Amino acid sequence: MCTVTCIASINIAVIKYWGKRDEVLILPVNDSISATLDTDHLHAKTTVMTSSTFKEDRIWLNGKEEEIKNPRLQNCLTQIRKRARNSNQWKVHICSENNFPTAAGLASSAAGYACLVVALAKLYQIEDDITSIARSGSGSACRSVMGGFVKWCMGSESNGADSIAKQIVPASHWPEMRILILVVNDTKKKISSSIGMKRTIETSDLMQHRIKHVLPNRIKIIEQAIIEKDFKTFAEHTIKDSNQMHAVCLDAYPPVVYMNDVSHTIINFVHAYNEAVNEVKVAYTFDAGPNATLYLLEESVPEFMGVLDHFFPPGINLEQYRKGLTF
Ligand code: 2P0
Repeated sequence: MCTVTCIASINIAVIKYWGKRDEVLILPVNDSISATLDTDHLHAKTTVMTSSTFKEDRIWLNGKEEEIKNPRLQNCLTQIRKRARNSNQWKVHICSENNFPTAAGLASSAAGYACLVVALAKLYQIEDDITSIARSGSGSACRSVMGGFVKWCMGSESNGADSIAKQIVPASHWPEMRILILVVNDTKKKISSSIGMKRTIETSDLMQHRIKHVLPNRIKIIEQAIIEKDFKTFAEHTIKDSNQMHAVCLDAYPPVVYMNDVSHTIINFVHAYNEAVNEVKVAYTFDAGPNATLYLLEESVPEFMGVLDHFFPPGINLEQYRKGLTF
């Protein structure tokens, strides 16, 4: 019997991965950049075990047995076994738990697949790059294999060998950076990211503009802003990229809508706050759901939290705030 347990955290993209050029290999149409949260908070914890007595591969998610034949899971297992240094052919049992809601647009699959692949790689003693294996489970999972700010390079090879994630800087490079997640709604999202991406790439005219004319430059600018710890530039491009991802979603036919009135109220609130303090102190970003993630520096947290608590008192469901707020 051999057992390995790992923890991996969710990552929050500042340059969004939105659209695949190959749905089977999970190859994106653009580079993306994210920060991986530290492991104290929203994470997946996975234990993998092998034993000569196990008769088949099995998986339990949050205590419930799930289908091991899930193709994405099989992709990961097959690639891990191909690359294994040891000749362990025993069956594997996998137990994974999230300490946050699954599929609520909080990147649960990213943390889950990253954790699974890191744990399996340890079990099978794989030492080379494993981000491409995590990618084949869920695209954004490749970014959760590492901490700090991470770039997923889309790559150009048709087999996806160069579609891998690389760390831009470790978390220690910008220790003042803080992330606040405003949970607007933690129920399962209506349109999965995969379906939303597919519809956008197939039907949105604006998407081509984003890929060809916006992102190449934006990626360079935000990478430099991260290296130079230039919060203003970082925040402006984070906000613009979130808004552009949701704009191309709205340009899909039928439109793909993830944000709700509360999300828009939060957007207005953040812009009003930045204008009131005459500085870009807070950036927002939204994934495939209505929940907001805010990036801000530690020095801004007490004041911003005070104002936030005033307009969105703790303990009250944000969904109740459907009416516009004035600042
Ligand atoms: C991101 N999202 O960059 C973007 C922004 C959601 C919005 O990556 O189909 O669950 O498994 O590759 O990784 C969510 O997409 O999609 C995602 P698949 P995934 O974080």
